[in-house]
Amino acid sequence: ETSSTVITCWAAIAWTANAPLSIEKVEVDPPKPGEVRIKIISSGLCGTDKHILDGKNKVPLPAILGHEGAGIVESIGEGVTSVKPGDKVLTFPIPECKECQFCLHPKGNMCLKEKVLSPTGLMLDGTSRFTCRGRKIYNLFGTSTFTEYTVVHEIAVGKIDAAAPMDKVCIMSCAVPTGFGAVFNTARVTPGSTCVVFGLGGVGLAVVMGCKASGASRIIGVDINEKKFPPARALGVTDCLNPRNLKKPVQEVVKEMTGGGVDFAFEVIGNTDTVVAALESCHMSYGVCVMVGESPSNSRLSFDPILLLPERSLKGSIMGEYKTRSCIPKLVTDYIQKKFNTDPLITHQLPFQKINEAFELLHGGYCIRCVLLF
Ligand code: CND
Ligand code: ZN
Ligand code: ZN
Repeated sequence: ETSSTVITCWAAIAWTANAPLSIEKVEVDPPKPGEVRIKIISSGLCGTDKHILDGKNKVPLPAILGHEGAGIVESIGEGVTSVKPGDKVLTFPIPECKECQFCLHPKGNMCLKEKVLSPTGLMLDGTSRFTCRGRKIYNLFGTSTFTEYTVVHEIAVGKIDAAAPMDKVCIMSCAVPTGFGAVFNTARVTPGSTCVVFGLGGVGLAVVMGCKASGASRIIGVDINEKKFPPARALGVTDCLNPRNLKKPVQEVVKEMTGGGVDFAFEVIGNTDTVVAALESCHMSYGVCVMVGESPSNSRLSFDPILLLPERSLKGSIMGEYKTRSCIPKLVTDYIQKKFNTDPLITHQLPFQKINEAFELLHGGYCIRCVLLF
């Protein structure tokens, strides 16, 4: 079943930041040993892709972006055993090799073979599988889903239920586990607790759904775009705040509303000042602030260390702390069995060719997740 043919197909190339993506013909090499070539069926657009296009977060360019994809295995490289052609799969920005010292540890989800913290844009052997106009094109975090075909390491591919609706489940490869896991695994939100969520995009609203499912008594939503408030309320936000319409810093208002600060705060925007505001919104002793947003490359956090002294804590959470291949396919099964419904996060669907329009929608306001269909 291994394949040696090059596939020519359409892909969206980010030649530089701060420019529209360009839809071009690319050649996709066959998978090498331990690799899987996937026909992408749907892909979400995540805030991280937007940050990269806006030049806030640096990755090697030119690249094929996209890290929230669902597809069908087209062919496999030598030695691949966990998936076969025809299988439905998700691509994960964090692999799980199940062999390294990090994967074998019961806690955490970082794998020694990860490419997300210092992205090289290349496969583990240091080469690329994409060529456009004779030029090698980088991948994104080893995934690259804004293309009809991609090549991903087997350790970053999760086989999902054959019944999975492929136009919906792509958000299970980033937004949903990132948001749910920040709540269930990192913060461990408790029944009756108070929460604040900074940023009500696709990931932030997945956090909101997790807080509600955990029995939070109050969920305060913070966003500068008030078009996000009605969908946020529908998913469980009890109070909406627009920091631009307040007379005081938003953290002061949150503290007043909750008698000294919330139990759990989540930063799901990706700015250093909102990370500090979220931290300051927490109760001074038992408050837990979880940073989910990706702040700009080379930025620095700055706050008075006395904030942490009375036991308030600040934690990060990536991919919801889920060991990706072991845990996320189970989330998909739970979704298929209707244990939760994340469909409201998908407000728009567009054909892949309209990807630039999809990014405009994400900037505009009413859109939560726009899913590209191939
Ligand atoms: P999306 O762009 O959909 O949402 C961001 C929201 O933040 C929007 O509703 C904005 O209006 C709002 N916002 C922007 N600036 C401010 C501000 N100053 N104050 C209040 N609200 C503001 O993005 P997303 O939901 O897809 O992603 C959110 C963040 O999560 C982003 O930083 C992304 O890079 C990060 C992320 C992290 C992980 C992880 O594993 N930790 C995975 N994927 C994405
Ligand atoms: Zn993401
Ligand atoms: Zn590993």
